[in-house]
Amino acid sequence: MVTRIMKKLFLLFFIINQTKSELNIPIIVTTWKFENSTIGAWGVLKEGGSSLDAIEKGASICEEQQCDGTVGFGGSPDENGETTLDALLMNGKTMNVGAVGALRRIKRAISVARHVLEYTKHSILVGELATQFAVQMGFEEENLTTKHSKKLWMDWHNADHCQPNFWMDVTPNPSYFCGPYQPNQNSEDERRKMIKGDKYNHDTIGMVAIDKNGDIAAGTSTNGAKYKIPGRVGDSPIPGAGAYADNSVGAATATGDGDVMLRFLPSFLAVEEMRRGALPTEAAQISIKRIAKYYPNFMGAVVALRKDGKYGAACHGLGGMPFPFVVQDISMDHHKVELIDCL
Ligand code: SD4
Repeated sequence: MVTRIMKKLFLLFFIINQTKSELNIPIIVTTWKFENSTIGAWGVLKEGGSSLDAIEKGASICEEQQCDGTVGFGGSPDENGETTLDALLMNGKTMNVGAVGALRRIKRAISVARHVLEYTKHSILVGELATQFAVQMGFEEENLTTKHSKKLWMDWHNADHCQPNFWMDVTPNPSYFCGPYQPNQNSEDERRKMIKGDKYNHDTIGMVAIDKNGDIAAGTSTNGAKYKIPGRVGDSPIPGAGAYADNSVGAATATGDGDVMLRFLPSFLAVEEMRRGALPTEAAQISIKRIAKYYPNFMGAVVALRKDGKYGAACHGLGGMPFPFVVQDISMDHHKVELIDCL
């Protein structure tokens, strides 16, 4: 009797492992050419670690290394010259989220997001009060300004007269002058004419991962848009916008013009399209096209990962450049950088 049960258990174990090995998991996919983060995250997955740990590790590396100056401290100063951080972690097994927006004076934004996820019943904490939370959780308070970010801000403020900026329909004319500004009283038509797409250099790290147990996670970390109006929170810490994960389908993450993109919840849409049967590439394309229909000049990309380890991406408005992303899965000896031409 005992041997028969043992045999059955062995068979079951064999079948489960067989099915798993046919899947391309574990896997990590990272936006842009953030190879070091991918290597770090893969190290966690390879050792049997969780997708959440892998993403926290990978995004932390970018935060420390100030990837492209657009993740972590010392980049993208706001109108006051301060760097603030947005980050998100989503657990696709529990559908739990931890995120921080406009986090001040704390370098490790992704780990603060992890603490929101693990130690609170909330999903998003913002600004000065998110800093208070982080300090309570044992994070060190530090100045996020560096020589580089100070120079960026000085040039923007003094030499470039606060150009570009994110204001519209205010006095003095924000296309020529610095603030403070007052609202104008223009008609809806006049206001619409003023909306134009500005190009900013911003590369958020977005990561989607599946671990050996098939648990899926997604996350982001960024210092947001350069010269943003203080208090601005972008798409990156918004669940469904910056990233989304659901164990029963897959995950997605987005990068680009966050103010516009978050209006369409592109990561949520990509996951839902995969749920309806779209391939990952198709799902990412549908998200991108939805935004482009309303904002033909927007710049951005979406990466989608299906629960079986199939992945794809789509992008828009990168000035003729393809969108790079990095992948490592169980079938590869080494991570690879893929390039995708924009729609
Ligand atoms: C933001 N979406 O704050 C971010 C920036 C970004 O690639 O993704 N850049 O708008």
